[in-house]
Amino acid sequence: MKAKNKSLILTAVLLLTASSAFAQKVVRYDLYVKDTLVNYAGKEKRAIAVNGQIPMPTLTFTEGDTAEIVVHNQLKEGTSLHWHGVFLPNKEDGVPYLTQPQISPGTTHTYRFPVIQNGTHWYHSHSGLQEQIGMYGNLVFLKKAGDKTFRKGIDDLPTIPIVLSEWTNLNPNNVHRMLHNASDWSAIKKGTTQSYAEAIRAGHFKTKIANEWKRMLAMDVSDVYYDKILMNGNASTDLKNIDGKTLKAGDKVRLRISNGGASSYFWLRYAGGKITVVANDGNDVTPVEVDRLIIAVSETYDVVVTIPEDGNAYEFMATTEDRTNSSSYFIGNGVRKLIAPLPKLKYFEGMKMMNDMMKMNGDLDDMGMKMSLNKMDMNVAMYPEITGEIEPKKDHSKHNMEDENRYNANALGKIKTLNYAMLSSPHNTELPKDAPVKKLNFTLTGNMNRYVWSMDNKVLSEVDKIPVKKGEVLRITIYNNSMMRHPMHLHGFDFRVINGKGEKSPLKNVLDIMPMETDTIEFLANQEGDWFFHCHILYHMMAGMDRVFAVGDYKNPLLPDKEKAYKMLQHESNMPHFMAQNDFATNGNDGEAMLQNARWSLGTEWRLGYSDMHGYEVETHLGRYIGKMQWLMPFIGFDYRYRKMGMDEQETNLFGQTNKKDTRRAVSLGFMYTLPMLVNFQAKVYHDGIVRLSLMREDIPISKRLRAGFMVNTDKEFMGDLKYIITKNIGIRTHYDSDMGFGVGLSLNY
Ligand SMILES: [Cu+2]
Repeated sequence: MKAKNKSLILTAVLLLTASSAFAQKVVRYDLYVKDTLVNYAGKEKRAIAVNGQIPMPTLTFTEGDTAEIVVHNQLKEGTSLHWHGVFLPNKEDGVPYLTQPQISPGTTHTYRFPVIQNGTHWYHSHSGLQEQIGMYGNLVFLKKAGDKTFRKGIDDLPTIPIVLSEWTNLNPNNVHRMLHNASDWSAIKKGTTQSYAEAIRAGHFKTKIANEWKRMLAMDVSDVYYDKILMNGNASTDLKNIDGKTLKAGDKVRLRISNGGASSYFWLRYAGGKITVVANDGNDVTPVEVDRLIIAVSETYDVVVTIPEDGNAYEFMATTEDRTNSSSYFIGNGVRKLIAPLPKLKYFEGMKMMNDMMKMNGDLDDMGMKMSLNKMDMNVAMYPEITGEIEPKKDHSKHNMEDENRYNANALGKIKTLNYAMLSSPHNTELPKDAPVKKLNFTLTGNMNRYVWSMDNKVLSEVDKIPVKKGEVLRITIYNNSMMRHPMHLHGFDFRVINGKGEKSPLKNVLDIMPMETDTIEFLANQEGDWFFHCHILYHMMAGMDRVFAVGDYKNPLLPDKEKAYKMLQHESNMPHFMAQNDFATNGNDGEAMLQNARWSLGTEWRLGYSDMHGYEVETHLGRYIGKMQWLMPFIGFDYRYRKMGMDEQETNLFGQTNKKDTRRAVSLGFMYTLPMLVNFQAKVYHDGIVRLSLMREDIPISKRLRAGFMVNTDKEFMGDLKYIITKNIGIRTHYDSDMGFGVGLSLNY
């Protein structure tokens, strides 16, 4: 007996040695990052390909391997790769200026880390906006043989990794700039301008007025218009076999789905029946069967679908949350079986809902509903498939049973949608009870009109890293007081989502938080380093909705001067953006140019007449936006104006102050304030004591492409204009100006 025990122990030791020897297995990939031209949507455009392909190649490792990924940067700019959802030493995390320098053009950088987890992950560039133009790819960590968590009937299914993405024919830098400049070109492309004419037609005139009274611009569930949606780089894919095995009736298929989109959420639906969710963010969950789920930016979901008995090719569709675009996999052989497209959103219902939630001071009011975990999707009001078609017929004489049936079929609750409260881990995920707990609260804040995204009303460039002791549990409560949802992502760790499942609370590394929701997450900070915590909507991240947790006192061999590097990171998340417009009209030229970042604005406006009598005028302001909503902007200014006046002519303002000079140079102090109805009030006092008050409003959306504006001031000047938008950069404008009279012209904007 004893001897047998001994030999058992010996075998165990041998096995351990063997498996740790096995763990030394290095799996190496070489990645060549290079500029390329693509044509996804009718135009040849610049993109970035890795090893000649978009998306980047799928990288597969087995838990226990050592990953060695050699990046050859053949671009003309710096690059980086971040391993999304992966536990690794901080210097391998791939965030330029936080965990490493940029990989310089023409150089090579090796990422090397032991793979100590399994699951569906993805990887992407963390440099600038490179992720938008091709730098995303599947990253799969397989369970090792004999893993105790191996699930028969799930982990042994035919499996395919799918990375979702979007494509825009616009340069992403331009997309970012246009977002900051409140350009509504995206809305025009999507047909979601929500103008006064459209509001009146939909019987929502009052809704529109209330919306503008509360100083809101028309909004959508997503900001960017995309030309194409891609799954593994294609708009449509036939999946007839996996690993050489032909798919047939009754087969179950596991899809490892990552959302590599820069800013799009996707609805996932399957024509062949229910979808079984088996993992999320690389962590197994107890299987849940649903009709559909939304995948937030940067989340991953593993789902299982079954090919129905007729064995045909059933559509698995990813539709953008705004429902303007989609992409599909057809799973199986035989006839294509389509799923009905999601009907168009009811935008004015959404506007009404926003009006109800929005307080006059710009805070959201949850009306005591205590929302969390995506359980109550406020946007349901906008979903015709659940709340019925646009307006229910009021004419009861035409009432018929068919309508009634349609409504019943779509009644709330008939469509089972996944939410975070439905996720639970198959394992105990509790954190050590004796670890000290550090509690943090964040409020997600934002300013739609200027596209400033922040936490606690501070952008990254305004805050230091948050110090955390190694071994502390961080318990973070996040409240979303902004009008958009934010997929908050933590680098380097999985966190538990406190969702009522107790010890089986699910593990995630991205949590989508809808407006007005409050959620709590917690994790053990047991890995030293500077870990990024940010909104994963690329354009929100680049606008400053980021924090850094500095765990322990990590010495990063790649970044000898961490302070200087952090300054660069802060700078990158608050880059100045430029806009300019000029109207070339029959009566003169007028326009403006502005350079702005999260807080500062430097702008110049001009009116240039063609004659001495009309003169010219240039006003320059340097101002700083105050408060979360940024309605107030104090400024200093300099005005220059010239106008040839008659012999005894003088200008008198409403206060009786006069000016007799042809040429006037004046320094001013003043402020701008946004009033209800989005009217800007400007007050200015010049160094010579002259005061000027003005009221102005630009871009009143009359119809889809028609905009109106006006200005009146105490110098007895006034202006009114109408502009028809032809393209992103060109419009036709007509205006009447008290100085320059009536004019028609071409309006160009950048
Ligand atoms: Cu965000």
